[in-house]
Amino acid sequence: MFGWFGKKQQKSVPKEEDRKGFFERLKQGLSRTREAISQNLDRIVMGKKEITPELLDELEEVLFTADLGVSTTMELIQDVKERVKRKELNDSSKLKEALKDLMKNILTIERQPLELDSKRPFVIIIIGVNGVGKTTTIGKLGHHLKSEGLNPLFVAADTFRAAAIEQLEIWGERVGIPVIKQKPGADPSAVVYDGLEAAVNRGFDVVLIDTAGRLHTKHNLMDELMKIQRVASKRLEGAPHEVWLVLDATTGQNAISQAKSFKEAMGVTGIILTKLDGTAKGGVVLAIAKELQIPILWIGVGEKLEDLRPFDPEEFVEAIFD
Ligand SMILES: Nc1nc2c(ncn2[C@@H]2O[C@H](COP(=O)(O)OP(=O)(O)OP(=O)(O)O)[C@@H](O)[C@H]2O)c(=O)[nH]1
Ligand SMILES: [Mg+2]
Repeated sequence: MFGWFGKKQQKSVPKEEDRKGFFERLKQGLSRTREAISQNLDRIVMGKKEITPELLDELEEVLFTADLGVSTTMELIQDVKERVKRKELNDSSKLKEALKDLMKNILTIERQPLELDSKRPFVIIIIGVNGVGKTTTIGKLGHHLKSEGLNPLFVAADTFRAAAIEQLEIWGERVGIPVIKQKPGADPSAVVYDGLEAAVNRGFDVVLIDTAGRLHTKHNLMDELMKIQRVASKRLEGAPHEVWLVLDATTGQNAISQAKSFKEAMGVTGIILTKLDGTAKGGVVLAIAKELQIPILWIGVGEKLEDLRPFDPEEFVEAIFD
């Protein structure tokens, strides 16, 4: 369950059968990552009882190939070695459980509940490079928010790419959420100002701001995002309350360098990792958590409305090893 509110006000709790259905979909979405990690692990331990240095070398390769990145792979291997040395881990059949345990630790990053109740309208700006899935994710988030009984508003601050505004409007119609927009080419921060004005005056709970895909290496574009941030806080103190960075899992380690640049410029508060369904590089989730120490909030495992899921470390690790 995603923590939109403080603990006491948490609204819906999913039914057991919904939870099971979600888990099956997550597993299906992550099937290529599961093949890359879990099935390869089974293959290398088959017929070997002892955890030998050779086996650990093979394990290192499996993890590295699944895009865990050098430092995360090294940390995991080091932890496994220490457990072997302390004789806590001596049988290769227990390797999987040990890895699951270590991975859950890496993925668990503490974060504060969002407390939507006390900050209204709650403003979230969605950023990321071209084509990672920002607009699609906003559509799905809007759908999720409505199903939680909230009243969201979309703001079309991507005035740069042709047809970007229409794309958000189509999502708005589909999920029944109004869109604040101006003409293509308008100043994005002016659109955001209008959006916040409308949200305050018309009593919306949550504002989701769509921004242009931009190359993180282009400083003028990064400047534009920072200007949006400044203008938002002028209209509404404390806004934006959250800055969520969308990363495309299929880009593997590239996602990490993108995240580092955005983190420096914008102070990213959460990560949304999309397209985990199409890739064997799902291990990048671990690299992101370890190297950036920014919580992963949502994962996209398909193109349907329900395919954006709150990220749960326990569930994620079980899904790639199940
Ligand atoms: N398979 C899959 N496709 C996704 C997912 N999320 C987004 N997509 C697809 O990715 C493509 C790009 O999505 P957009 O939402 O337009 O990306 P964007 O970041 O807004 O792109 P720009 O506005 O051009 O920067 C679309 O075809 C989406 O359907 C996901 O979780 N899984
Ligand atoms: Mg877009």
